[in-house]
Amino acid sequence: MTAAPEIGNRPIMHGRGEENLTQLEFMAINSELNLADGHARQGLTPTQEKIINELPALFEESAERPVEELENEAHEAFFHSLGQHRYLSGSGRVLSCYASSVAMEILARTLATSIDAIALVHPTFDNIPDILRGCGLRLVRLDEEPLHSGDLDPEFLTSVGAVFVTTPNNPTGLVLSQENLARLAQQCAEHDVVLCLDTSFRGFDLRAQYDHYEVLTASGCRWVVIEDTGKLWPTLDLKAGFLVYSDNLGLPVDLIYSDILLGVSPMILTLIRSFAEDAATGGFADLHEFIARNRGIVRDGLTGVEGITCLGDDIRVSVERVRLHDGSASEVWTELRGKNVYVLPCRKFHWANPQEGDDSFRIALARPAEPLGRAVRMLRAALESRR
Ligand code: EGV
Repeated sequence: MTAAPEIGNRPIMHGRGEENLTQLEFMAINSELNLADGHARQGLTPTQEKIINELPALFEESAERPVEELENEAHEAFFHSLGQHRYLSGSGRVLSCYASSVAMEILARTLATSIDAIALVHPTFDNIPDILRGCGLRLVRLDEEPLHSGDLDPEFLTSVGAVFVTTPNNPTGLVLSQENLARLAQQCAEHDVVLCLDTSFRGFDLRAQYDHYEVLTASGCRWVVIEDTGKLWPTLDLKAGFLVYSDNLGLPVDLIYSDILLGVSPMILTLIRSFAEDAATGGFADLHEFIARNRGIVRDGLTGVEGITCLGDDIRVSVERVRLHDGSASEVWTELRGKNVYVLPCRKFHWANPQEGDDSFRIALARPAEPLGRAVRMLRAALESRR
């Protein structure tokens, strides 16, 4: 009998014929030149380091104070840092989860109790379609172009029970403007479609830091938003996802949440409160500058290489996409992997038609500048040697 193939010490299920993005990210986890996953792996800033130096005090506070108070403070501080002032803290409609993927699983199960089909933005990170499909939902492709250019086709909307949009999107960085969100929410209200957003990357982009809940509530639509602290701060994956929902949702989301979780650790909530307070008082400004500088390292490092394009104008999220005009992104990925440099091929982001992602890969920018620069020089050498 042959053993199951493995990545490190994790077996991989080849049932679907190809690894998912997270399995590809896991292959990179021990490499110093890991530009694969979108988690925050840069160094702590001086003010973040101060928080970490106070961990014993945070632990003690977390052990002593009522969970409800700590949770409300964490929600309030985090939403405030995002420009989300109608934060709903204390409303009971903010559910804390160990990760946004856990929130996603709870949302998918919740939707599956009453709807069959969901429109999903294309492309987007593949664990979103995989979780939705895993809960039995039928996916309908929603391209970014119609999404950002005006009203959706009413016939399209009547064919689904929910719409799911990642904004800013991963990997494209496109942001749903306040005007377009208002329009989409209005249409969802008219057709009684549940509007679901994943805003995990909005901490990176001021253009996504308007009051989403205000806009959604004003439309009267039924809505759910997944928020996430996981991409923003280098807290070694101590993080939370928040599942926020409208008072008219009318679905058993609380019950399904309770099937999976009692709650998250108050220690993590207290840590999030502290990092969010730091973010609101200059931390996010530092983060935006840091990511912009790292984007510069990638773009400058690849300037003049023929046959490639860095994708996206004025993109602010912590990932960059590079398109290879000859479509050889997967080959370059394999070649780099041989040198222990890891990027992420984009095929699987294009969940409805992976071929459309064949020509590009994604580079994670939430990394210390030095190894990032070194990896980009190796990437440049690999690209130039192919010509
Ligand atoms: C990104 C990893 C999960 C995900 C990374 C991600 N996969 N949770 N199954 O957190 O962009 O690299 O979203």
